[in-house]
Amino acid sequence: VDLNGCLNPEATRALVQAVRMLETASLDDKSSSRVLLTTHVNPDGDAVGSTIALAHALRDRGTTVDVVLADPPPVYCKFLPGVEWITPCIPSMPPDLAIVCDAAGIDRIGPVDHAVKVARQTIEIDHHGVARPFGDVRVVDDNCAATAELVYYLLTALKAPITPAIASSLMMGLVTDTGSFRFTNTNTRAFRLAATLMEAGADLSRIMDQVYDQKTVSSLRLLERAISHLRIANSFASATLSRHDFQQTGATQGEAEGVIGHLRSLKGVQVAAVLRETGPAEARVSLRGRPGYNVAEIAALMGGGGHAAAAGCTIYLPLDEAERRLRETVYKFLDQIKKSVS
Ligand SMILES: [Mn+2]
Repeated sequence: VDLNGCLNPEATRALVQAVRMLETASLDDKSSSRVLLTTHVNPDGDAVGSTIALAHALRDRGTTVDVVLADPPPVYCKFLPGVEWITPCIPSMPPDLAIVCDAAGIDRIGPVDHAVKVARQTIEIDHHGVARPFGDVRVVDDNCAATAELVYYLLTALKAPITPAIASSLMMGLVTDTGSFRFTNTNTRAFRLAATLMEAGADLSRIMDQVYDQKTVSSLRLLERAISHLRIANSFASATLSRHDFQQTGATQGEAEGVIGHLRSLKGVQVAAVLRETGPAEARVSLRGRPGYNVAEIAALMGGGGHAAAAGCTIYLPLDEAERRLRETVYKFLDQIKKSVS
């Protein structure tokens, strides 16, 4: 495998092992050899794109795959060919091989963890910085802009043809995880990969249209609610969305996804958070930070995880208390950054 030093040495070694495992999977008696593909709960474009791209490539090689996700894909992914293979149903037979994409821990894949735990072998493909290892083989490199990038290297090493369907799936991951090449994880490799995927037939205009230009009125009404609950202090912007807000606007939890970007884009704001009430004493928190403000550290303090620029956690408190607790944590975090700078 010649990756021109794209990956760290450990990930490169793991990639070679993963290729061997996948080659064996397609050589074995095809009717009995099954590969299970999965990713994290509340999957995003990278999670779905990476998983679907792998599913296409393995099916094209004649391997039987089960694409099992705890939650349905986001609406903007539904046009991707192959998304119809996604099911929440765990197959009755334990898989010979499980491949888990874009998940920093086995606790991130929901009830699908049962199927992964009984698999003969597990491959982990991920680009999260702080991870809780679980795979037999770990193709993990946090210098990759998206898990889709790692999947691309794996498919190239497998000499799998990059079909237009695979190219679009991988492009979906790359575009969404880089915020359309705006986030700090956007590097020269990300642009090279984008060019390669365009050559392979990725439908970029369709992806952009689906991700950015298919907003619902209910999501806009939800944004209105979030703005009415907006609090800004000490360069931290936060907004809460109660279950009442969702009921009144008719918006789904997924439609809250765009809100955080508006908060993060505010002048003078370094850290942004949206808290969604998901239970009487449960709030899901999305965090975004500008360069120099690693929100994965804030999330980790609250039992969550993620990337420097985008992370999340769940706080088991009523919504208002959760916000108060989060503010305390964020202020301490911001104070520490101020001290380290001065
Ligand atoms: Mn990702």
